[in-house]
Amino acid sequence: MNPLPEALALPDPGGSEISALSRIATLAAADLTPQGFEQNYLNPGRPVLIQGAIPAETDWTLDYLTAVLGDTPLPIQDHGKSHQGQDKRQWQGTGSGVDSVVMPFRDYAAALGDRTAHAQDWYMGKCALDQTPLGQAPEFAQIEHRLGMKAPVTPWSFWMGPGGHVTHLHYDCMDGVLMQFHGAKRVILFPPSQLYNLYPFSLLKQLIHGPKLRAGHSRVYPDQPDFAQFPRLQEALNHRYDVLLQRGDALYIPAGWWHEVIALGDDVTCSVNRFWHVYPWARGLRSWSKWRVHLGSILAIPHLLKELMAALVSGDRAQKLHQWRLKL
Ligand SMILES: O=C(O)CCC(=O)C(=O)O
Repeated sequence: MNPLPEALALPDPGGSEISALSRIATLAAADLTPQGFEQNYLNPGRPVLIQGAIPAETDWTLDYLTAVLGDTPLPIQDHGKSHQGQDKRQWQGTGSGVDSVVMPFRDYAAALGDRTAHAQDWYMGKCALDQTPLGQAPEFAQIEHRLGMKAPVTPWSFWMGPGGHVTHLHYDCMDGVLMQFHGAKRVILFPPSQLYNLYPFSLLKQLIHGPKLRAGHSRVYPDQPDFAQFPRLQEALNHRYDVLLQRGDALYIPAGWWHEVIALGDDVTCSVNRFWHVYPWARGLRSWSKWRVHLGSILAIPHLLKELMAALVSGDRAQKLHQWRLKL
C-alpha cells in the first residue's frame, strides 16, 4: 500500500475515515456538509469518495433506462476492441476523440443485451442528459446541494456501457463528480504532481491531430507498466490510489488528478458525472496541468478548422457536422 501523503491525511469533521482499500478519504454522505466539503476537499483539491450519495433504492438497470429513455437518440462512442492494449503511440484518437454514432437508446440497449456492444466496445462516454427525460433526476439536485458545488461547466452526462470497458488514463482541467447508478467501477488515481511521470501526449501531437489525441491523456497503461519505454512510470506508481466505486457512491475528482476508470464485471455499468469550474479560482490559476490542457485546445484550433471545412463541403454535411461537434 502507498503511504498516505500528508495533504490527504487531514482529519475530517463528521466521522470520516480513510478506506483501507482506496487510501482516499472516504465518508458517508450523511456526514457531509457544504462547509466541510469546501474546507477539506474543494479548497485543497483533494479527492474524496462519498458513500450513500444516491438513495439505496436508486438502481439504473438497463430495463429501467430503456423504459425511461426509449427511442431517445444518443451518441455512442465506437472504441473498437483492437484499441485496448495497443501501443498508445499508434492511437489515432481516444476518449471523446473516437468516432461516435447516434442511435436510439433502445437499439444500444439491444446491442448490450446481445453483447455486440461488448465485442465492439461501444460506450456512452460524456453523453449529455440535459435534453433527455433523465436530465432533471432528483439525485443530481441532492448531490449538488450536499456538496454546495457552484458554476457547472457541463450538463450531467452518462458514462455507461459494457463491463470491461476502460476509460483510459487522463486528467481533466475541471473539477468532476462521478456518481455510480448501476454496477461498479474501479478508479485508478494519481495526483497532479505525477504529470510528466505519466507521459502525457505532447502538445505537438494535439497540434497535428487536434482534439482526437488530447494533451491530458497518458501514453502508459498503469496496469501493464512498460518501464523500458516509460522509466518514470516507476516513480508514478508510488503515488497510485485505487478506489472501488459502488452503486450509490460519488467520487470527487479534482482538476489535474489523473484517473483511469474500469467498468467491473460483465454486466452493464452506469455512472453519471458533471464538470465544474475549479473553485477556489486560485487553485485553478496555480495549476500547470490545467493551463497545459487549455494550451492544447488552442493548438488544436487549426486542425479543427480544417475538419470543419471538410465537413461543410462533404455530401453528408449534417452527419459530419454532428460528429465534428461531438469531438469538441
Ligand atoms: O466513467 C468513466 O468511464 C469515465 C469517467 C471520467 O473520466 C470522469 O468522470 O472524469
